[in-house]
Amino acid sequence: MTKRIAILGAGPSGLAQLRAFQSAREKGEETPEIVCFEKQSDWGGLWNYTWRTGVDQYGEPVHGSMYRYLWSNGPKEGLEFADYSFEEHFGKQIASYPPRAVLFDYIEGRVKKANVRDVIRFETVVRHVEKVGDKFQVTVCHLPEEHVYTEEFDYVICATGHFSTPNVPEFEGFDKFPGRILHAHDFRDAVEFKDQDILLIGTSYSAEDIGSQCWKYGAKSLTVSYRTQPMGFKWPDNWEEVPLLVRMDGNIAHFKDGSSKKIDSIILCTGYQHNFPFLVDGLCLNTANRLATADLYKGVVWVHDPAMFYLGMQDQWFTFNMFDAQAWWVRDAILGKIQIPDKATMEKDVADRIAREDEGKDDYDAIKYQGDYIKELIDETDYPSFDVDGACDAFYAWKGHKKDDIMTFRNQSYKSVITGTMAPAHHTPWKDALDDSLEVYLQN
Ligand code: FAD
Ligand code: NA7
Repeated sequence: MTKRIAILGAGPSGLAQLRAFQSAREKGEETPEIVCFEKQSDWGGLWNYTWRTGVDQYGEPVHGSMYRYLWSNGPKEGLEFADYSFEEHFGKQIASYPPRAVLFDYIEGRVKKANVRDVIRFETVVRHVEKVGDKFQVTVCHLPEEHVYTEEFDYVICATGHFSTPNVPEFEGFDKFPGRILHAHDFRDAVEFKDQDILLIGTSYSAEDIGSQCWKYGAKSLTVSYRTQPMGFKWPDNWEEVPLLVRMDGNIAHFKDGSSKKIDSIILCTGYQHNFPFLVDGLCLNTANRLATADLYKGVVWVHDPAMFYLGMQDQWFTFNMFDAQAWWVRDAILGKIQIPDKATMEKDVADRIAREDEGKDDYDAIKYQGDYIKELIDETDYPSFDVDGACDAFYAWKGHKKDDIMTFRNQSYKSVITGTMAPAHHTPWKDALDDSLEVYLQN
């Protein structure tokens, strides 16, 4: 009997898994039967933009957290696929910080070439996964017909992402605030906030980037409230960082240092939760958003049941190339080319990874840590070897460019570690480039 694999989700991680198996078939290897379940009507995960917020047309929580005018928040040279370069896809080298539509096109190009779309069941949400004997029972719903059915699998690979279920704290006075309060997950268009005084809570990527978008598209002022420490960039004149919000009094925000400010809209950039409502206890990952996740041997094998895998559950410096490294490794574990050790050994591996991450002092150590993790995985498979240290160097340079000027770092260019080519400078500085369409971006 052919073994069966269920891949949950067709975002960059799930697609990496489909491509990994296809590349083995291309080399003449036999692979198990694969079914990929995707609740949206198209692939690409977060990169598949939707205007919707809240629930979708079927009453399902909207997965998308991306917004209009989003440009890559790190250089593309840090995420390039080793088996499919930007130059191969676009027929030329392109600038280093592509907008969302350009990256979506790139992600899609590789899987179109691999011809893997027919194993994806779109508009099919995974509702329940449990283990009965040595088989997984996967219950899904084909949303347009409300058709619920269960199929049996030998392996489950969960690739449903972890930047979709918002973490939404409450502050005193929110219930009486006269303006709009939203989480970053529901932010779609900065133009809505033109001429407004905006309060952002949080100091990580979402706060930095959503604030920058609002600044670029004409917000009157940006006030960023921090819990632990400010981001500390050289912000424009109408941007300030203040301690944590204590309470709202009507439309007046009061902060921990006694200062206050009139506010029109509040955007909670307070992060996301790993959330797998379809997984029973015993299969369900429960971890903080960190580089060394809980309970995952090699960052991918569920230590409590090694027929269950997770992709992309780490906090992310590296993205697409890390998902590839994981997907190729998981493929070879399933194909029996890599042996998975006993539970005690797996648990020790997890503990060691956590300890090593905790030893890191700063973001530079964290980038190196994740780069070393990628190297460790790709050394054990036939994923095309590439200069991971060179990709780390691009991230180190990026950190420096942000420190120099947070509103111009996206004008910088880096060298591809896959093709060795330098990216061209973009034709328009990021702050003046209001049209983020693929056609306009590619005019270099
Ligand atoms: P996702 O992209 O989240 O895909 C998961 C897929 O699983 C989705 O298609 C979803 O519909 C599906 N799914 C979920 N639940 C179910 C279910 N129950 N049944 C069936 N299907 C389901 N990374 C970068 O490299 N550069 C960036 O500039 C960048 N910007 C980002 C900006 C934002 C606002 C966010 C939130 C993230 C950003 N990221 C960025 C990181 C992002 O996490 C990765 O790029 C990538 O999308 C992760 O891929 P994934 O496949 O693991 O998860
Ligand atoms: P992150 O990176 O998880 O950051 C969450 C931020 O929210 C962080 O600054 C936290 O502060 C802050 N936070 C969380 N809870 C609270 C409360 N209760 N009060 C105040 N501040 C809080 O999420 P992002 O959305 O920025 O980034 C996620 C991904 O999206 C990222 O990979 C990007 O590529 C895009 P802390 O520092 O813990 O005090």
